[in-house]
Amino acid sequence: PAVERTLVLVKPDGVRRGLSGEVLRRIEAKGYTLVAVELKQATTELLAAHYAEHEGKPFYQPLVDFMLSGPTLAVVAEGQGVIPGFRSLAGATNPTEAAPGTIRGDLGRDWGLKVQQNLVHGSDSTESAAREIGLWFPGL
Ligand code: YYY
Ligand code: MG
Repeated sequence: PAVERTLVLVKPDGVRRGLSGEVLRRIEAKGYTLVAVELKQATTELLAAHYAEHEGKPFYQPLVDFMLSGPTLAVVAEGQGVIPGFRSLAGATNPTEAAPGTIRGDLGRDWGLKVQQNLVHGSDSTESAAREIGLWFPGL
């Protein structure tokens, strides 16, 4: 696989629960390199751009409200195949279905809310990674 960069977010639930270090540890333990790490309070404008593909879906507004509920740790990680590789580390979107050994499988649970508070985000393609890195780290 090619050397590439992905955008990882430790979402507000992960930051609140003190799991930022655990997520960074797993990224580094896998052998990926941290390129940028910054704690940020997301804005409505940033989230509208970040989650544009989900606009109009039933979980969209709960998702944006959740993402506004506290700071997010934004991370750019680099390595061979890091885009699919981090998605594997994160596990399935629904923490109940996520396999043990994954971030969401080991550390997440289904809170019975309108939106999955599933601890992390990871870009899903080279196009999304470039777009999302540009949104969260305009200088990079
Ligand atoms: O890429 P990933 O985060 O695994 O899922 P997406 O389908 O891109 O959805 C983004 C975000 O929206 C997801 O992490 C939680 C929330 N969500 C949800 O709460 N319920 C769904 N059925 C789908 C997505
Ligand atoms: Mg996604």
